[in-house]
Amino acid sequence: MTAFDEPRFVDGVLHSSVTSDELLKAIRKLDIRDDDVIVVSYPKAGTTWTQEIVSILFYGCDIEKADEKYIRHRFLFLDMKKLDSSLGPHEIAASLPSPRLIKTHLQSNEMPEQLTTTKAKIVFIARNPKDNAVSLFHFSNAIAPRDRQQSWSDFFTDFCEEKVIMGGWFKINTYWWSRRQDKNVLFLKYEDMQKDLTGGIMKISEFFGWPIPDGKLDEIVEHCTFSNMKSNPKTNYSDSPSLDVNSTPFMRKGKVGDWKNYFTVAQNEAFDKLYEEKMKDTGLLFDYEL
Ligand code: PPS
Repeated sequence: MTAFDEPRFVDGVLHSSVTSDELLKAIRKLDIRDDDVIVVSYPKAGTTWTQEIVSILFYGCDIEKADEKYIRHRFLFLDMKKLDSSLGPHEIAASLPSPRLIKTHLQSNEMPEQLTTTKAKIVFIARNPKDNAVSLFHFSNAIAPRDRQQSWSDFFTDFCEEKVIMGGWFKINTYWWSRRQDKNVLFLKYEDMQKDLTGGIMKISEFFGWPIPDGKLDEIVEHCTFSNMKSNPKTNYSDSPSLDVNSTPFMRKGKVGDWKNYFTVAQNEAFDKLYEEKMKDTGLLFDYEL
């Protein structure tokens, strides 16, 4: 069985079969510590990119130190039990020394309740929903068993209806956008990082209060480019047992605008209408091409 056999809906969110209702309840009750460092995102929004930057800064801009561990092991992934572990992520989290690095895609109704009141710093990385959908489409098929592979057209429908794994793009992005002015929340956009990676890294540095020593910034920028992260075994998920990175690379294209190769004209019009309906009151806008 893979983690993505027989997914099912729990409180409106599609979850892998290894994520039991009990586990989700236990995650809700997890104690968050003030010095936790938390990266939150919708899947495929640029999480790994953000994690790489956050962890390098966390380790005092020591790139070698940060990259001692695979990115998969550097942050605790809160959302599901590892297939090879008897412990749930909440149990592992409770046993970790502070400060902890945590990654989650959980929706606001299922993340630890204390994330609503904590002083812990939270970085939310958002990506325009069209590219986010295309990236998730490839990833979902890469991890799904053969009989659950979807066509783009079917995936697009499910994405619009918020019926894909880990739930709705609209829901999680609306929630964290509404918290963007909280002192402990940094809301970043993938497209802004593409336009100005140096600026993105500096924002993260300032947010956490982790200075970048003179001369180090350019080195970090270079290390975190798409091509360097793609060839870096510590960040490209080539160590992941559930992903065949030769057929579908985790670092796939790393572009803004790839959605144009997938969305039909009709799908694009329908999506723009849906976005307007769901997001018109939020003011959250994205770049769809650079
Ligand atoms: S996951 O599984 O949710 O953690 O995936 P996530 O890391 O959020 O998203 C993977 C996509 O991010 C792209 N990526 C990057 N783009 C630009 N620059 C850098 N450095 C970078 N690192 C990762 C990655 O290629 C996936 O996007 P697509 O569009 O599929 O290529």
